[in-house]
Amino acid sequence: MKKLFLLITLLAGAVCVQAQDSLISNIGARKALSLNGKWQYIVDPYETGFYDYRYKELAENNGDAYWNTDIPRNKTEKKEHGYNDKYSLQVPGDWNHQKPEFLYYEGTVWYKKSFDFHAADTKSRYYLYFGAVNYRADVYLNGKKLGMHIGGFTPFNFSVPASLLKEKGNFLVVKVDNKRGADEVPTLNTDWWNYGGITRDVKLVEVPQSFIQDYVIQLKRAEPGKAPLATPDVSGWIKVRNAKTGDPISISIPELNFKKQLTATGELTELNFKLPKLQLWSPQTPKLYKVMVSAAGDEVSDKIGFRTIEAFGKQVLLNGKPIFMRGICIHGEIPQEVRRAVGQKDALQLLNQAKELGCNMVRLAHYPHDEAMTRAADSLGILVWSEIPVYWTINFGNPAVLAKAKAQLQEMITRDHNRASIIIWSVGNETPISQTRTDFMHSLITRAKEFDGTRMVSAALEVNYGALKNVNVVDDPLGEFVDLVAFNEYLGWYGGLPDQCRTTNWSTPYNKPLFISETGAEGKSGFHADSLTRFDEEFQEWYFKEQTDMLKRMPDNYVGIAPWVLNDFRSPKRNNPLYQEGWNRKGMYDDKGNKKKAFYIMQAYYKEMKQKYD
Ligand code: GCB
Repeated sequence: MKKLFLLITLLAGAVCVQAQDSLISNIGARKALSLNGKWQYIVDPYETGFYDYRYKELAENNGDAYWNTDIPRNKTEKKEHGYNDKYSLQVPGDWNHQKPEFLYYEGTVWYKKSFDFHAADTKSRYYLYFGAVNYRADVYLNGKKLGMHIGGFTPFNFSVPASLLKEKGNFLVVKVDNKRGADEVPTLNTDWWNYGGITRDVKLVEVPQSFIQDYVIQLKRAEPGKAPLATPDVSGWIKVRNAKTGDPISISIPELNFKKQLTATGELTELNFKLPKLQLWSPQTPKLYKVMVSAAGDEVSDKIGFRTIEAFGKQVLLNGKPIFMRGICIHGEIPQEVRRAVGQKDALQLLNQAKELGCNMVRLAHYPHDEAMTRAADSLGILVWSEIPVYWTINFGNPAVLAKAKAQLQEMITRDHNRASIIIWSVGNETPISQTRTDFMHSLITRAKEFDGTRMVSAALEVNYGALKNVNVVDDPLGEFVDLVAFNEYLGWYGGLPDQCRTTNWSTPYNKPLFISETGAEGKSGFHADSLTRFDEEFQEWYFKEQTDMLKRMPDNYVGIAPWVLNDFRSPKRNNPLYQEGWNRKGMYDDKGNKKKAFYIMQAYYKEMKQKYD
């Protein structure tokens, strides 16, 4: 815990260097002015609003800069930019689905919102909060730059000086740039659509001068390798901005008649206490308790589930008992409307589809999804694997790339470290083996464990095919550092046919639980031929029949599977003009929400597994 304290304190400083204030968690509990809705925009592929004609960044007060007012002071003044209702986009939401001309757009768009603001309390502090902006956001308020953030799927907030806010006509501008880059996270190449824009909520948050910025209130788990604790304590910490040693802090859980008084030890205060008899959170009983934290006149309320999760020997133990994960991978996309998923309705649509398949677990690929998703998983009792977009060929040798990945990891964990549903932090997907890669990934794993000692850490690994006769081995050196050895395999889709499964076995040299984090084949909904015909539903169905038969021969450390993927999803890499047309067709459901034949194979398998394990 001491190490974690030091880390959080150091990082708070480091984050400031990137000009962004450390994250406020549980943002939904905060008093805020929503800035969602209609925003005006300017498309700026040449970044004319940012650079002068010599390609130098414009000075903050330069009237040509698009963060400055577009209204000429008099009739002689020339303005070559302007915001107008004719050009407006909905926030939150990707730009691609909102206008046909944005479908393939990758570049800069300036967003502008005007708003009035009446401070309730002149002593408050203000923050501008963004749920996510893909990929880079430069934020300006009334002509002043508040900060810059990179990373398309994690939240961030900038402190807003009260003196900058006006009662009428605040002029908020965000330069959003979703150009892909070799030294970015993710990098140039991904198998998903690069939806751009302000994709999640925006709000102006008001907090007292001293306020509860973040907290961890979770059940403690056993030391790695030790048997699970019979009656785990609650442990964690509370971070109160501007708190002084000796300030009172209290935590209460009304339903349990529980109240704990603490004394602040500076901004960070450690906590460790016993709770009266609890109903533990699990997929069968997703019990959430109302938890109130108060300090320095500030109070926040959250809904928290209490459970333990750990890898122990060859098993994964939830509340001390072995579980089998009946999973499915999900992209954060609503295929019916060809857009990024955002908000509770979308979350419920996706998670209920997973439930219908018989899942008790989802892998949220390949980036942190909207907070509505992990909140809904908490309520529905669905276990979650949450991942950062360290995908394929990241530039592992570049320390700046590692810093970007770490920042996203920190934001992902900070936003969700009180969600009972999340049991696995994943630091990446299918990264090619080399010493440089292993050092990079190891460093992320170490960081994830420092930040959160209560969950498993993993990554989707690749397989050493044909390492032994008829045995594929998961021996990626990262296996040594993860808690759960997870691998993606496409036996019968990439290379060979599904009947290969009949003679294939799997193993790993690591004495750890083994999880299949992906397997899948394409099938175009409504295309029927025979099982040997690529892209028809029968091929995909056959693939899953062979796979599920093979699963009966998995080694005894096999703890679950998450096939690829819940829904067909958009990908610019999928260009078969008959069957794909820009869609990856590996969904159990098609892009209209219809079930394919393969769906029923997995559903039957999950019924069997549920009977066996639940
Ligand atoms: C994978 C990737 C996933 C792809 C999938 C596919 O291994 O992890 O992002 O979409 O394969 O369909 O090829």
